[in-house]
Amino acid sequence: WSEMTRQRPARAEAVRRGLNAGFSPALARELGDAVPAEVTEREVPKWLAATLEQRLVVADMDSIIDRGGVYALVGPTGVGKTTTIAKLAARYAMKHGVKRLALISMDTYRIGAQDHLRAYGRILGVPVHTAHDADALRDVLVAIGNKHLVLIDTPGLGQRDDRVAEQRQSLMANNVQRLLVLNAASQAEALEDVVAVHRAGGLAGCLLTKIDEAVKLGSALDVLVRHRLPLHYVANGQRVPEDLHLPNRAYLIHRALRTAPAAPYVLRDEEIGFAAVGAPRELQPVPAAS
Ligand SMILES: Nc1nc2c(ncn2[C@@H]2O[C@H](COP(=O)(O)OP(=O)(O)O)[C@@H](O)[C@H]2O)c(=O)[nH]1
Ligand SMILES: [Mg+2]
Repeated sequence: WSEMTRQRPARAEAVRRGLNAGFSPALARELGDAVPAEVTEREVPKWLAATLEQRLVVADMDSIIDRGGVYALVGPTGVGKTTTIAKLAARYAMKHGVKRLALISMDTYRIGAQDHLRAYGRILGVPVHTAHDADALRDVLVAIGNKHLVLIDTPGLGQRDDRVAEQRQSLMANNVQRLLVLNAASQAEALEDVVAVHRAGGLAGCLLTKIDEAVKLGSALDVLVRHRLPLHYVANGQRVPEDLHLPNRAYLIHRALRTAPAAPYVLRDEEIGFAAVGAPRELQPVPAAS
């Protein structure tokens, strides 16, 4: 590593900045390897920001609201699915009125879970339909007729829950596009796990919530970049509908790279070296015997 720092200081600087911003070692290494020879150490911050901006996939502006479709918001409990549906519904209502908007709740496991969405539906003047399984969903979709935008709220399922596959099948059987809701304040590896489980069958993209609570955006953006998940909206608070925004790539990347780690989390040079080049064999974790 010290050899590399000496020979390719720009590469070392890119890896250091990536890791300190909370990006994964895998992506930090990849970025380090991608630093062109002519980029100097001083130019690295600018190069890094531009490269990450380029690699963060953002969906066409407001395409869900403007193009419409049938979408379900999926993801773990408490990430903000119901609140985000309310925000999207309000955003749609402000732009296009409510006549061609429909809301469906599939959150029928927990007592009172639908009341939350119903309350928002009442405020907007949009009825909230319920469907507990694939057949019921098909019936509701037929009954509501030809709507421009249909938003489906789903129960939060832990990514280890067997019902994730069942839920995916119910939605796919009805040609519902799935949007994954990710809490930006979650642990990096939890986000990775959530994406790994939900991406099967293809996701229409994702929404990033709670960016107001996230100390760093690096982990969330890292997952989006590595999985090339198109980002549709970001949410930065509880207020409906104000706290929903179109993603601004430059802002998100700037915020991710700007945040200095808290003292206990600052990596030392030799630690950055391990991440960058891979730990020596004797320090690598022993693979689990299974
Ligand atoms: N700080 C913050 N809180 C949010 C955001 N989005 C949702 N919440 C809150 O997170 C909690 C769970 O939201 P909810 O929509 O019920 O999550 P669900 O279980 O995925 O449906 C509620 O208290 C919301 O007000 C956000 O962007 N920022
Ligand atoms: Mg909910």
